Amino acid sequence: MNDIDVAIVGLGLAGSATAWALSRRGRSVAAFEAYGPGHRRGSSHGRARIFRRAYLDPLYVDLTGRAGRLWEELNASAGEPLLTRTGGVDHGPGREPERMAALLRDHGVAAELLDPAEAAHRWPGVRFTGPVVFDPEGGVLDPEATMAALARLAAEAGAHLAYDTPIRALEPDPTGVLLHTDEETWHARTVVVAAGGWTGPLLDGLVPLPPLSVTQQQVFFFDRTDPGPWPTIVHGETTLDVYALPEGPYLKFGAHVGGTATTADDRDFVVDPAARESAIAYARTWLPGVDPEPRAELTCLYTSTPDEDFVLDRRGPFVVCSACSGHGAKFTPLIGELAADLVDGRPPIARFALR
Ligand code: PYC
Repeated sequence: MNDIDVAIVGLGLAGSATAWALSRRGRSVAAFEAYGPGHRRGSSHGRARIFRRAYLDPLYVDLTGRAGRLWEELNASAGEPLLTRTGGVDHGPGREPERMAALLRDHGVAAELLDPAEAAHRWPGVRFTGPVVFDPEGGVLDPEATMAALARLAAEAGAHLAYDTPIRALEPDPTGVLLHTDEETWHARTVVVAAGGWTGPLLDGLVPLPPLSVTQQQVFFFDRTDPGPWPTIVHGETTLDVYALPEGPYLKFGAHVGGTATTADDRDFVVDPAARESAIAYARTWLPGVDPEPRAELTCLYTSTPDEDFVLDRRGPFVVCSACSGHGAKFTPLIGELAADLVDGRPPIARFALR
């Protein structure tokens, strides 16, 4: 039987970052992913996610600062720009632009508060009707390139990475956990479960988790007709309703709210026609710089807690590193470090603790 310090279940963004963080701390690491690299069944696929400092919650503004510094280090280690700064805009009353601008400035972000005419002049592809916050640190990260780079760095630091290798069962024993694959059994002193929508089923009966809702979300890709510049966009008439970001020649667009309840294994991958109609209507009203007929569309998975805080904590030999509630990608390198800290016996961030 193979014996290691730490096993990681799931090689999406969180698991890949954890593999690199732990292996460069000198741990013996084996990581298991049920599907192939960059697969589209979870929450980490595709070429673009938003990085932003722009939260209305001081905890996340602080954490995005830490994550941003780690992205710069990761860009350097990977030798490629995994996070590209485009700047980001937040608008709509739900984003509370005046309060957000003040909060960002308090945290050292050179945020600007613009009136709608100034904003429309700078970003003619977007319609604004009220004040706009510009976050100059905002940008776009590339999940597939990031996972590939993290896997390469982790392997170079000695990690064993196994794709297409589902873990069929986790079985605690007196010195850690047995991990059963179809072919063999591994023993690890600690197991990090970074399995997104599969976290609940994997830890069922082993670790009590908060209620986790797994939803299928839809994303659409519009052709950009305005040459730009294009920032990342978060628009909230009520809270964080919709988001958009440049991805290659397209503007990727999605609704943060209103996914369809599902499970990680039973989803249909079919885009909801009503969501497509809403996306088209949104683009017609708010995105004058795109062709409102989507060029492409796909589904993805959110695993969310009721308050959208993450779950990053330890119970016995299990570290739970999951439930990023649709806004975790930007924290990738920080999540790896925080999970590695939990393996090393450090306490969790209080808001992310299991109760
Ligand atoms: O984290 O910025 C984000 C985001 C927007 C919509 C989904 N996630």
